[in-house]
Amino acid sequence: TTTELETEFERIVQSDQRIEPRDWMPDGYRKTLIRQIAQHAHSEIIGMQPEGNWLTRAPSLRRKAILMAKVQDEAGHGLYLYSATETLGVDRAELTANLIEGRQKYSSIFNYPTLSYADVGVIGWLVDGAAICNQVPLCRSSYGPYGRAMIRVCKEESFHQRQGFELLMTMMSGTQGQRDMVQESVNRWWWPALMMFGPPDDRSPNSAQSMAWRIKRHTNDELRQRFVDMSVPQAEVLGVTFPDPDLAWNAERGSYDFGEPDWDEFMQVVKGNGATSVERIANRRAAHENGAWVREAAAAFAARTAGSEKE
Ligand code: FAQ
Repeated sequence: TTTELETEFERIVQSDQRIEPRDWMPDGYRKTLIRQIAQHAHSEIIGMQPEGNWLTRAPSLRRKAILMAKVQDEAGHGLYLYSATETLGVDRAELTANLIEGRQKYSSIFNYPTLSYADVGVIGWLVDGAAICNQVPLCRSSYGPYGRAMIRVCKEESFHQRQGFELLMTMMSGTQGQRDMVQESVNRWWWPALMMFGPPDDRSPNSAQSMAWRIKRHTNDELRQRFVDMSVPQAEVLGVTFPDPDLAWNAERGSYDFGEPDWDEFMQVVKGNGATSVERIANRRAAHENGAWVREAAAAFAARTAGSEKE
């Protein structure tokens, strides 16, 4: 009976075991997972664009090889996550259509332009840093395919974060012009990076249920705080500052106090009014349309091969 299935589902979740694709799950659980994992996959795919913008202008062969590997990893993460979403009974083609027709979201962070080469380093350091902070707990997510995907994704994100930090360390030990370029980039990315964790807890409609289902393991504000605490000492090592006059060590809490991100800006970006929102989707749509012949050829080849096997 449904009650028995529900009890079994609850038992699995509450004992920190995993729900697998063939297990019974409540409709809301399935819907929430499809929403979150698809959004995550779309973010990886759209997230290739801001850094991809600098591939042809990387300052050395070494930097170009590193950046190319990173952008390819992001494609891999996206495909991996689309596969995890497919285990919930949706079709990948449908997910792509949802993205290019604006029915599903992707992370706010990828709606900002990459204006200088320092942005490549700052995205690695802060954006991948925030991604890791958010994703390490997701390795323990109650849905098996998602949790397992996160383990591999996090390993690669750690490399991404380190390459960003190393790039910035190199620039910070260069000329004054290079140091200024890094600081200017940090000034633009700091607040958007904090927004990646989502709205404040009292305005996060999905958090309570997602935590009860152990899809999410921490609230948005908890992870944002963790990220601030982890980033401040790293900024000190680099020799940059964050553009927040309220940032200060709070000895009582054993954490940094910090200012409020501009949540109106966040809402605007999430609604599709970010500086590069239109461009990002237009590029994704064009790539999809330009790839139609590849899909057709692959399907025709598969059909022919299947036919010849029968003969
Ligand atoms: N942007 O109730 P909540 C990467 C939406 S890292 C846009 O708090 P939830 C790596 C949210 O969907 C980035 N929308 O929602 C990389 C919901 O709308 P809905 C991807 C946002 O799900 C690095 C509404 O606001 N990472 O790609 C954002 O419980 C460098 C209310 O929010 C992930 O997706 C936002 N920032 O918590 C790649 C991680 N925040 O759907 C390339 C997995 C919230 O009801 C280069 N996801 N919204 O219409 C999560 O952990 C969660 O989904 C949160 C949001 C924490 C993002």
